[in-house]
Amino acid sequence: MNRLASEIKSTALNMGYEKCGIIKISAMSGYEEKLNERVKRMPETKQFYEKFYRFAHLQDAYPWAKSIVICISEYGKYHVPENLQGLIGKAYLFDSRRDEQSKELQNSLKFEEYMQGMGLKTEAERKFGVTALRWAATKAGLGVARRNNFFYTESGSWIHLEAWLIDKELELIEIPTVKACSEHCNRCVKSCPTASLAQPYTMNPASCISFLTTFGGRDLSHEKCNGQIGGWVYGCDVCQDVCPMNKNRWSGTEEFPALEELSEHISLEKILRMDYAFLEQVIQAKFWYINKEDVWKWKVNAINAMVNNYKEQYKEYIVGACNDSHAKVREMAQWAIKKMNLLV
Ligand code: B12
Ligand code: SF4
Ligand code: SF4
Repeated sequence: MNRLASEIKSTALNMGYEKCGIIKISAMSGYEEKLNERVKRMPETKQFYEKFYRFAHLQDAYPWAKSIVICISEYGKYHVPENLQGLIGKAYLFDSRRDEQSKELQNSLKFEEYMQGMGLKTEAERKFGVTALRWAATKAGLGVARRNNFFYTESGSWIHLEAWLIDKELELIEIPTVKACSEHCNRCVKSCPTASLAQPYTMNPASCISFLTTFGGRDLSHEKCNGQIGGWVYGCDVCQDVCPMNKNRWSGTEEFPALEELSEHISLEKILRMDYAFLEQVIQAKFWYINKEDVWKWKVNAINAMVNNYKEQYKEYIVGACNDSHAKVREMAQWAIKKMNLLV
């Protein structure tokens, strides 16, 4: 094993990463095939996945890049506030990508500084990844990609992946020790509420709840699977929660910075009465997939979740939302009143 490669790995592990591997840039070419397969199985995803081909052709944008360092950190160690369970996807509760208070972002910056200190040129894209992270982690042998598409290590799928391009040809590949999915298991596919995960290793982003509650779903009252979104307001964890390979993989023993305090401000009712300044300044800073101009979407998502799991106590909130300052929220509240027959 190259000495620099093993030093990079041991530094990453000492900084708190669960895993670290290094692959040559050429190992990303197989990702193109996976994209082609996805589009072939689901032609409607062609436009969505067009921009991802650049992940397989990194040298077009980074001619100097030779290898990829891929690191994994576990977030299943964090405690999930009970009232946010089933409302907000867990990856977003413990999202360290832009959160300066998080240990993980601090470690990531320190690790990058260390690599640069070793004379390496580096490039990272902390928000959405500089390359296809699951493919890179698969090629580095850090774990396995399962039928729900998620990448698993010994910590289950409750992990965050990160990568850096570097300008030196290095390689450090492990042999994964986690078991494959059992032959007849199909639980993730069967459980997907919107059938976005239509077959193993296949999903349609446009009908995934995670997309519909964040980047997409801007006309939720007309969205054909709005009923299947259930109680989710931001993200979705169903195909991971049901997986037997995630059983007992959430320890939840540590507190994530500032989450407990924030969680006290969040419930379906509180979202509907939430001040727009609070949504823009506090909620948007943490859950940044919905941008500032679109924070009305939180209220629309909350109304949809109320309709899907209706309780009498929601009526006054839905009726109150008919006077919201945003037309999209008023429209959604009217839709809910009609749908639930909440005549006033
Ligand atoms: C685009 C994207 C999305 C989109 C579309 C999702 C998608 N699956 O394409 C949306 C916005 C919907 C989304 C949502 C979420 N995302 Co996202 N997303 C990404 C992103 C940026 C690219 C994914 C991509 O390349 N898709 C294209 C497909 C073709 O590639 P793939 O997903 O990697 O699929 C692989 C496997 O299917 C495997 N494969 C395919 N066929 C076969 C066959 C066999 C036999 C084998 C062995 C393997 C195999 O190879 C593929 C290529 O690597 C990555 C970050 C990154 N840069 O990689 C995060 C990422 C995948 N997302 C992540 C997370 C956590 C989520 C959410 C759970 C958040 C939430 N709680 O709501 C949801 C889950 C939705 C879902 N079911 O996927 C994590 C997943 C971590 C993990 N353990 O795998 C990632 C890796 C981000 C990160 N930094 O950690 N996401
Ligand atoms: S995240 Fe939810 S909606 Fe998306 S594929 Fe998984 S179960 Fe289906
Ligand atoms: S639910 Fe079953 S098939 Fe799906 S990823 Fe988990 S073990 Fe594999």
